[in-house]
Amino acid sequence: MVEVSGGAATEQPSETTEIQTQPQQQPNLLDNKWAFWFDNQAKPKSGAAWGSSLRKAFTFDSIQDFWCLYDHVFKPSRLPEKADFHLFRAGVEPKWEDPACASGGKWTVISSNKDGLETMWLETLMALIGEQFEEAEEICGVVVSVRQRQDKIALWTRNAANEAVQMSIGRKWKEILDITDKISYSFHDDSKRERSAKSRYAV
Ligand code: MGP
Repeated sequence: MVEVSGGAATEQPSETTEIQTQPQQQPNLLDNKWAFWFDNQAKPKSGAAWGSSLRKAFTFDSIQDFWCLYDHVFKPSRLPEKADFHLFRAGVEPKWEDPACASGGKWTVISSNKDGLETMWLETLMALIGEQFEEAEEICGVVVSVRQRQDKIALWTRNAANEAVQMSIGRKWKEILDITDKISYSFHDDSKRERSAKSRYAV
């Protein structure tokens, strides 16, 4: 497990001068590579398939790069309405069609205020890159969505049918986010068939 939060405050590059004065600083490598993605569906081209505006933005494998990307770009407060940021394991695309996601599903947390969304997003990012979940390999990635009705964060996992694993991940995520409201888990297969598919698990 990589300690992300402990040294975070001091490692956050707030000024470019910090980077210039420490040219030989070794990167603190993460256990795994991750990629940030971006999707803006605000002005969909007519007839365009879902995913046509989805773009992989950056792949990184160090804590320094994570903070740089997070600080300068990947904060929900920078997202326009109808847009998403994703953090997924490198090599996994944030799509139902990706082999890692095809049999999976997602836990969803709804946020009614922007500050809460910002905090929950950062806590989740740090938990993922720091491999804080016991079943880390089960996790494909996380998506934050800014919507007019309600903002949300969804944690995508691999094996939806494995209830015990999903429940354990759901409980751990709530602990990380320090929330008590119920959260629910839906299968991608159900979402493919029906837009407002019923959730299967709740914790
Ligand atoms: P959504 O974005 O998961 O639901 O899917 P949401 O967030 O409730 O809707 P939004 O309008 O607020 O964004 C919305 C629709 O996008 C689905 O019903 C699908 O038509 C399409 N869609 C979403 N995802 C994640 C996928 C995907 O991975 N693959 C494909 N083919 N379509 C998707």
